[in-house]
Amino acid sequence: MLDKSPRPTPVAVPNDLAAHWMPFTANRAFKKNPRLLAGAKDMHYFTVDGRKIIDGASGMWCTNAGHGRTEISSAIAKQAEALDYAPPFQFGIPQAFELASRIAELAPDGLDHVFFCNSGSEAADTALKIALAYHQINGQGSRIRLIGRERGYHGVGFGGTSVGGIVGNRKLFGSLLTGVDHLPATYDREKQAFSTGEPEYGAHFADELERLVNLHGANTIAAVMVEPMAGSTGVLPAPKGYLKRLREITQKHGILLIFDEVITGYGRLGFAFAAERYGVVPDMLTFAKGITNGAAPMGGVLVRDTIHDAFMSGPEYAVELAHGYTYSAHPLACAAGLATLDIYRDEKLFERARGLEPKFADAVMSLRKEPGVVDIRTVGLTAGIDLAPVADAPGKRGFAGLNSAFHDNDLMVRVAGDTLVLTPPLIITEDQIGEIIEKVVKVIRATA
Ligand code: PXG
Repeated sequence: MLDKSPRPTPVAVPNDLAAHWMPFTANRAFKKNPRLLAGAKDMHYFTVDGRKIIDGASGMWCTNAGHGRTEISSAIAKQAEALDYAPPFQFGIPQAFELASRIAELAPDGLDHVFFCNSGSEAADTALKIALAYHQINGQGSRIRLIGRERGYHGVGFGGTSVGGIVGNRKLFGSLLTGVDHLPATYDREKQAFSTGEPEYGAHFADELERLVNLHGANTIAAVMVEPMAGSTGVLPAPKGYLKRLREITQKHGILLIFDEVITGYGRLGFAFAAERYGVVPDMLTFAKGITNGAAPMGGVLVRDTIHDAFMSGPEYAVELAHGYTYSAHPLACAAGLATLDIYRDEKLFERARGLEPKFADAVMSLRKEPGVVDIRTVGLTAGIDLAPVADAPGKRGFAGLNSAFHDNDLMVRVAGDTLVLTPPLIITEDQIGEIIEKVVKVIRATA
C-alpha cells in the first residue's frame, strides 16, 4: 500500500532536487552542482544567486529576439484572460488562422499551409506521417520508406528518433521504425576544416541518395528528411550545392523532401528559413523554437499546397487527416507567435543576423589558435568549436566547458560532445560578440 505518512525528509520542498528527472541532463552531476536560473532579460540570464550570465545559446536555440520581451509576455497574458483554451479539433480561434497565414507568407512560394503542434519532435513525426499518408491517398502506397541522415536530429518521438542519426539517441530504444535508411553525414574534417559558411567540399554526399534509390527502389521511398544545417550534432552547415542536388534527386524519383528547420527557421541563418538562403524549396518544412521566441511551446509543419490539396477530397463531413494534438494551435502559443513575428519584422532581426554573420564568423575563427581547437564551423549566427577530447573520455572536456562557462565565466553555451556551440540571440551587438569570444577563450584554456 502507498505509505502516505509524513516523511522524515520532506520531498516537496522547492529546493529538493531529487524528484525532477531532468531531460538530456547529467542528473547526478547537476544535482551536486546545479545551474539554476531565475530570470532573463535581453542578452542575459540571472542565476538564483543573482549572477548575470550572457546567453551564447539563445536558451536552447529559441530566444532569437532576446529574453524578457514584454510585447510577447503581455500578448500571452492578454490571451490567457480572454480565452484560455479552445479545442483545436472541429473548432478554431482567429489567431491560429492569422498565425498560419503569417508563417506561410514568410515561407517560400508553394509552402502555403501550416499544421500546428507543440514541439520540434511532434513537427518531425507529423511531417513523416503526412508524407506516408500523402503517398497512400495518391495511389502510391508502396512508398513507405523514410530516409534520414547520419548525425541528423529530429527530436525524440519514434519517427524522429528513427530518421535521426545520432547513435546515442537511438541505441537504447529497440528497433525503432522499420524501413528507415540514412544518408551519410556531410562532414569530412580533412577536406572542410575551418570553413566559414557552406564548405566547398561535399555536394557529392547527396549522390548517396541515388545509391539508396538503387538499393530499395524509388517506388518504396516516401520521403527524405534533413536539417539544412545540422545543429544538435555540433553545427554542420550544408556543403555548397548539396541541398540543390538533394532536391533534384528527390524530384526525379517522386520522393518528398522535408527540411527540418526547427533550428534554422526564424532568422538563425539570416533568412526567415534556410530554404530561402539556399534557394531550395522542400515539400514540407518543420519549425518550432523561434516561432514563439521560446515563450510558449509550439511547433508546426509547412506543407506544399499540392500535398495539402490532395487530402481535400471525400465527403465534407469527414476528417481528412486523422492526426493532431490537444494543444495544437494553443491560444497562448498563437498569441506568443504573433507577437514574436511582429518583433522579427519590426526590428528586422533576420536581416540583422545576415549583416552580423561575417563579423561573427571572424570573431569565432580567431579561436583557432587556442589550445586543442581542432575545427571551427560557422554559418549564420551559429558556430561549432571542436575541442580535442580527453583521451578515452569523449564528452568530458565539453562538459567541463559547460561548467567552466556557467560557473566561472558567466556565460551560457551549448555543448555537443566535445564541441562548444555558440548560437546567440539575433539582437546581439558586436561588443557582446567580442565579450562572448573572450569568455570562450577562458573556457577553452581552462579545459585544455
Ligand atoms: N529538430 C531539430 C532540427 C532540432 O534541433 C528538434 C527537432 C526537436 O525539438 P523539440 O522541441 O521536440 O525539442 C530539435 C531540437 C542542442 C539542442 O543542444 C537542440 C535541440 C534540442 C535540445 C538541445 O543542440 N533541438
